[in-house]
Amino acid sequence: MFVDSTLLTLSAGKGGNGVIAWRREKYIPKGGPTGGDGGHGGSIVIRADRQTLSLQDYRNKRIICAKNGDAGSYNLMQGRTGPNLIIKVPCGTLVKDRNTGEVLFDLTEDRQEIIICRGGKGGKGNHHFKSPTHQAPHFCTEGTAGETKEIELELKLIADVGFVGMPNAGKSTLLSNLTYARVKIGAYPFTTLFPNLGYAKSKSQTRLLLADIPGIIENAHKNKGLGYAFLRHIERTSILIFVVDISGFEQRDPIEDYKVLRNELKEYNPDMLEKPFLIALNKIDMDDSRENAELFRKAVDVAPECIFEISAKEEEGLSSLLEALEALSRKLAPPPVVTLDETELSSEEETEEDLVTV
Ligand SMILES: Nc1nc2c(ncn2[C@@H]2O[C@H](COP(=O)(O)OP(=O)(O)OP(=O)(O)O)[C@@H](O)[C@H]2O)c(=O)[nH]1
Ligand SMILES: [Mg+2]
Repeated sequence: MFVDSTLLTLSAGKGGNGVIAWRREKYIPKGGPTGGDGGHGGSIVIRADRQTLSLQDYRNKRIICAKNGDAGSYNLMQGRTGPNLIIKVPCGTLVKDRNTGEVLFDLTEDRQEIIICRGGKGGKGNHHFKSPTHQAPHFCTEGTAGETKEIELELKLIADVGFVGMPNAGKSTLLSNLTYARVKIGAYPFTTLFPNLGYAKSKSQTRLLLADIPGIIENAHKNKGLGYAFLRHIERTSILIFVVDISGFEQRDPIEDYKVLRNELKEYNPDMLEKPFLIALNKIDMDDSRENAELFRKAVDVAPECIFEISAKEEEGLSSLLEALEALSRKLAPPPVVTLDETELSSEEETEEDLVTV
């Protein structure tokens, strides 16, 4: 199941308490205070991860807590620091405050991370409080509580390529043949209810993540069909493919379909029409498809090299479509990945071994 939003309560670990202890050794009477400090509580870190494709892991989790720091001990021994807890989310996850709806962070790059809840500080042992006038302090401090936050994680996928098409146009068939993703295909509208993702089977180095979303129909922006909430998943893709059923089966008019799709995108967010796009005229194996394709090319104002006649089912024309996608994506290559907040983490001298992942 594809989960694209979830509510969580996060609670960082409490700092361990400091302790009261005394040096006890033969022939050393009144050895003085030796109570150690408590360890810091574990913080909670949210990290964007390219391998994670949905928020499914958190579907049944409501509360996530990091471990507490341990209390200090005798002989100035410090308590163990609670390990940080890493929540891995897909790239494109928005972290929102659950109560105000404010977007706190937008994690878009792989390995970008933020410390969402800081762990509590460890308490001080009694040796901290000794002074020339107070040589046997009988007190220590408690560790402080960790931060707690109520958040909502909302996913706006950042695939490289998004498929837009009417129900039954063959989007899922195209995805299943261009990638290794196993998706449901059916000869009825709205077979796909949730977005499907897959990496293109590419012979080159380019790694393209493709997103197939549910079908869009006329007036989807007025909540017809499945509505157009799913368009948010292709809002951030850099390339779109309009998948059009060119067979004209069931009295459909492919040119009209294409215009409706563009209009629905405009209603959702006019910027979507600014994205580079290709058109895949699908089901070219069927009768009348070639003639319809000729008419389509004449009717729309799109460069001929951006229109591909394919049969997703018979795997015809798919390699040239994929090559064109790769060439386009290389042209739009994003800047190198920058990991934010790395400095923040290293300043606390935390290492990868300290981190626990949920
Ligand atoms: N003849 C022919 N049939 C195809 C082709 N591509 C897909 N189909 C058929 O069209 C029907 C719909 O295919 P899907 O891939 O489920 O279409 P979809 O666009 O994902 O549909 P929704 O998920 O409902 O939006 C299935 O019966 C496919 O077998 C093609 O190239 N040629
Ligand atoms: Mg489908």
